[in-house]
Amino acid sequence: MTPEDILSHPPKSLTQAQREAYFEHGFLSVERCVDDTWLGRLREATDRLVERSRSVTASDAVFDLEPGHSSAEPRLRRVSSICDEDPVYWSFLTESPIVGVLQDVLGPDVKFYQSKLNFKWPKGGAEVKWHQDVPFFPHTNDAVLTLGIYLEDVGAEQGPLMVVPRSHREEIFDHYAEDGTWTGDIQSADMGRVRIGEAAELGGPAGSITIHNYRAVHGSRPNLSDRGRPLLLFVVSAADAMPYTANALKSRYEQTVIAGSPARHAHHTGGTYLIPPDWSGGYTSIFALQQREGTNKAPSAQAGGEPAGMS
Ligand SMILES: O=C(O)CCC(=O)C(=O)O
Repeated sequence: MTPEDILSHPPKSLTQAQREAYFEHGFLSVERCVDDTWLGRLREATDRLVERSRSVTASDAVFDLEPGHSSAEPRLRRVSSICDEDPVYWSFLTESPIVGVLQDVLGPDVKFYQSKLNFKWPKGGAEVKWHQDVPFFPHTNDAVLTLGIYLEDVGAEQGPLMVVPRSHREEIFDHYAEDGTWTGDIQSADMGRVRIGEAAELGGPAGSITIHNYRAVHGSRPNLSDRGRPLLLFVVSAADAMPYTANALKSRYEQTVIAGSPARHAHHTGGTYLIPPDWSGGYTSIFALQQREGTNKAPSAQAGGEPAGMS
């Protein structure tokens, strides 16, 4: 779907001005978009995950632990594929009014790609360095976005999501270092071309949502405050946007249609995208990759070697 195709459908939940702002700037935030009933259910599901993490002693495919995590004092960086871990997240994505919001920015036919929960624990929750999502999971067209939901109030000191306006229409940066290692962030030599000074801070009260296009440059500061910053993240796309590399966060719901109908045709837009590492062998998390915990090589450097993310 092109932005023009999507905007030709009447709005369901957002105003036409909000939809146009999303396409113009590459992101949108809406305060208090999720009602208290859904927010309560999502918080309870999240508390269940934190409880489960007490018995986890090393990061695995689901729980990405911060240094210092313990049974007595859990400290999580991320839980991956949350829709597979608790049914409440999937119900929220497919049965709550959020479906209309997604249709307003993706068109009537919407499908699922990934889900995760980035915690940013108080007093030290790690930064997310500047990056784009498209290098991690290129698709045949750009109707791919991440929906974020803040489970708690988030102010500037908690490390809110930040997005560079209009960057979704500009360059796609290399997320590999010169030696072919996947770093998951924009290389320092290229940062001079990123308009960080213009980045919008998308904080807000609990229940606020953020939406950013997968080409938009985004990141967030560490959380040095004494309040957590749990942010649910769902990657979704128009039904006619097809991924062509392995999904780093495997899910039984991958490519499941959550609104409308499956596509009969794949829509392709032009362009040349670098191929990410082959995630089919495993993945850790963006935090682990950006903190250079382990190595991931470009496909050519990987041939015959270890699978990405496992070294
Ligand atoms: O948690 C954040 O602040 C950013 C999340 C993000 O960009 C990601 O996980 O790819």
